[in-house]
Amino acid sequence: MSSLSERPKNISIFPKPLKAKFPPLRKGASVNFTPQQIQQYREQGYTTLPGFFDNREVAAMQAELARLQRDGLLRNVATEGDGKTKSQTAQNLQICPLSPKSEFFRALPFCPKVVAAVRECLGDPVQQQLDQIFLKPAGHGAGTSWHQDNAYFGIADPTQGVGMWVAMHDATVANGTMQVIPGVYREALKHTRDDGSDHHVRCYPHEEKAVPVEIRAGGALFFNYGVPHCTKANTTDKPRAGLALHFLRAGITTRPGQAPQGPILTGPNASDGTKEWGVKVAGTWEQQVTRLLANRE
Ligand SMILES: O=C(O)CCC(=O)C(=O)O
Repeated sequence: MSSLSERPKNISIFPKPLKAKFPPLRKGASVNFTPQQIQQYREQGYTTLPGFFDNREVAAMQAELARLQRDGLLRNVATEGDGKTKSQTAQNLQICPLSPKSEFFRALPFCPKVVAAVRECLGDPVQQQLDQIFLKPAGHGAGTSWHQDNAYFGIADPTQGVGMWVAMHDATVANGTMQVIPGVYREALKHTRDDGSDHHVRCYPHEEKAVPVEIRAGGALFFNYGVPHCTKANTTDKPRAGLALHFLRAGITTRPGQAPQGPILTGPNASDGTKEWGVKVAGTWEQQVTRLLANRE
């Protein structure tokens, strides 16, 4: 199947085999990329799907995030400007990888609308590479500096990988939403260690070209591995979190140490999660959402 980045302009977004293989989406669960979104993805390297996850799903995500926080599983990666000393003021709370710590989030990549969207971006077969959450607490939430994901993953063609960043709260400029630089994803920018983080790298793109992506909770941003992006500080009085899942064409070579950690989701070697988790995970998303909402405090 061709990908968004390759597909000629006037072709149907969902070819027949995709419709045949996956059940129809639940009401409220949008996955259709419009022709404009396809064009934006192809030309600028990113697009958004507002309302990709509905209110119940967002509430369940927030409940699971609260549980992860209560269990002390998020780590402050912001430093005092030396890349080492944990910051006493700024907080960029990260959990990565996420799936091993969360039965709930491990079901999400198998969700049919996620598989369908990622297939649209990459073509078959697709594999989950990594998952994580960044939480920026109220008032002193720190951003994640400019970078291209391919600076970590090191695949030959950055359009063969896609990040799906989901706003777990309404994401605005004031609370440091994601910003992207459109249209420059083919250029591999020079990256150096980020002094504001204990392990990240960063680059210095033409920031005047940055586009902030303001999106309501549940909306998703899709961007290929070459798109320079960052988040900024959260200066508001409410926390803001983003869920980031990364996917790539199964079978392609990554930098050593960056091999995909997640399941192959489509194609002949697709997993239903049994191989990774010892039980079938595919098809359990709705059950997980219901469980989280029932257990909410
Ligand atoms: O949410 C953030 O602070 C950064 C997320 C990010 O850089 C990514 O998803 O690649």
